Amino acid sequence: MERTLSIVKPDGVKKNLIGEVIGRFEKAGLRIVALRMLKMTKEEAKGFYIVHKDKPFYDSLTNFMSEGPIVVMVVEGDGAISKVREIMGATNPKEATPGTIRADFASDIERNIVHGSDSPESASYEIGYFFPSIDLVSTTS
Ligand code: IDP
Ligand code: MG
Repeated sequence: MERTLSIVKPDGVKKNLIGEVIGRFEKAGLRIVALRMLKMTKEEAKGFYIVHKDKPFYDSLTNFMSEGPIVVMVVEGDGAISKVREIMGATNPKEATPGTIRADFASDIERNIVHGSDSPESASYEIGYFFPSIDLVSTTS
């Protein structure tokens, strides 16, 4: 069993896609084991995306991610990290496989609807950024 962090980004919430995103994860056999809706401050968005601090898009990305409410969730399942990224599609919706969330709904490379951790290390950092371990539901009991 693996866990990953996913986010319905501010554009996804505005476009009323919370259920769509969660539904696609569930249809793929993944389980939601923690869920919150919140609005990040600019500082919180900068901390979340600290790995991108030297990228030219860091300032714009963190403005976008703090512009409105988001839904953050922990998704669990066999190979959850790569499964979520497959369901999301490529970062740039123009390059995303048809039928992926980003191909279907994203407007550009920044406003791309959804986030998913890219490795076990980033999943661990990102889950801990939003959820104390006590909030993670056990699916084995
Ligand atoms: P990922 O979300 O597919 O893992 P990353 O490279 O980790 O993509 O980038 C994090 C986020 O930063 C992207 O989802 C997107 O919102 C934004 N982003 C990535 N590359 C660019 C870019 O070249 N211009 C503007 N925004 C970008
Ligand atoms: Mg990434």
